[in-house]
Amino acid sequence: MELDRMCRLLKIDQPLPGVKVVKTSWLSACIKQKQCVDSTAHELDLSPLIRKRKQEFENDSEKEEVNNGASENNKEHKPVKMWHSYKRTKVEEDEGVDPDSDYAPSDGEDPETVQGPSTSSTSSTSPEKLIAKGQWICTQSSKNVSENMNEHITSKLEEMVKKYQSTSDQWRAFGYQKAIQALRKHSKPITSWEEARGLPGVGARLADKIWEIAESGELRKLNEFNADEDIKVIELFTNVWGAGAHTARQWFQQGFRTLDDLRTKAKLTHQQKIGLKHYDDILDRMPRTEAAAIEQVVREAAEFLVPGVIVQCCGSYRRGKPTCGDVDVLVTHPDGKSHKGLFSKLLARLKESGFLTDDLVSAEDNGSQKKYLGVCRLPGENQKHRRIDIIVVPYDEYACALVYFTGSAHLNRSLRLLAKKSGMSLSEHSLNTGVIRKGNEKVFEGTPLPTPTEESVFRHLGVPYRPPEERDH
Ligand code: DCP
Ligand code: CA
Repeated sequence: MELDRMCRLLKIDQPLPGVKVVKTSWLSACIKQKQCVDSTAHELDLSPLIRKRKQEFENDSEKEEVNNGASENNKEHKPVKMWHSYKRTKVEEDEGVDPDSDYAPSDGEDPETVQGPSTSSTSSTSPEKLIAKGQWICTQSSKNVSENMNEHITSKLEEMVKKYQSTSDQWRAFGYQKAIQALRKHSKPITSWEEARGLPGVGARLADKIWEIAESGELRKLNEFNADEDIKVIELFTNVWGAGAHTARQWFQQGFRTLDDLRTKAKLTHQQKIGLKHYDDILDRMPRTEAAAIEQVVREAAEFLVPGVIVQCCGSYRRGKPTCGDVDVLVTHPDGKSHKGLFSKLLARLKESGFLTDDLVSAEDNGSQKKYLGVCRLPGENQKHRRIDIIVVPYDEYACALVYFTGSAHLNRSLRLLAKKSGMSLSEHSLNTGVIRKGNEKVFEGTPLPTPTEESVFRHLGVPYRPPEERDH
């Protein structure tokens, strides 16, 4: 049977994670032998279909960016296997439906936008020409993004995305996200089913859902999900740092229903133990004043070790958000050499003082950059435990690292795609020019451009410079 046809018959969009599909010969064999026989020899190979869906997914994303200037809007959706894969709940490998799962890590390209056919034909296009041709997220200030006239609808659809993500239904989650983007850009509230159906990426079934919310303010499917105790448990488990949808489901299948069950009965990794120990604190977003105080503790320790060091809190803090999920601290030294050896000394000092309380990833090497992921707590009574990343980089990589760790993730994807289409390559290390690609593969890495400042990175890409507060896409 054609795999596409199988999906149509089963009324599913893609093979279900962890579900094997067998030929009827398996059933015959079982009946013949009067027992449940091993299915291996009878299983259908679903990998071509998974690959095909993945390709459709990538093509969709790329089209979306070029045509509409919009791509993924929800960073949590992307289980990207780069070194930032060590984000909350994304440590473990999820199964084959993960659209990014088999891309090589940390070359700085967004797997979402890496496309199949050779891009060498586009490599000579200047970024200016590309920008003139389409709308690019990275050329716009996030402050100019118009008000969402369909917030009442998108908020419910966002909840659906979370449900589908926690049940590993990435494709459905992706479909909902595309609809959310279209609704956000729609200049007026939806007033009919036809209007919803006319939005890019919205089919009849999604239009039903949108119209149901527009008319009644409710979505039955979401209410069903919310009332579903099993899904609640899986969501609870997915929020353990170091556990993803796959582990959450396994724990559920093993009969666990509460965090205490996990604490007492489940086999946990070191990271999951820490995740459980600080479950509520890690989920809680901190006020930006607290992120500033955390940055200051790191700055004082680093300055004590190497005077003149630069310590900069990036991420949502630098973009001026009122609350932060974690603290991303970037450390470098302007003399270009004193950052060497600082990483371990800094961590030792911060541990000694009791500031760093738990390690999640003690040291991750990424080329010449080093990254620590852990948990910290400010001195004093009633302080919560907070997630902290400390990244030490050489000064000549500082500007690219600053752009990368300031984000947003959405802006980064747009910048990387623009770089790629212009024959360049942007990563947290450098902006390279003259990159040669054959399909997804880089056959020549290109040459790093001089990037002494963030402004220079934007300038090389032909993108107007935006201060961090205008990068909150
Ligand atoms: N980043 C990225 N792609 C990802 C994850 C992260 O480009 N998939 C970059 C951009 C982010 C930065 O790293 O802004 C920090 O990542 P965080 O997950 O800490 O995101 P934020 O700081 O933006 O948000 P939060 O307040 O939730 O921590
Ligand atoms: Ca952050």
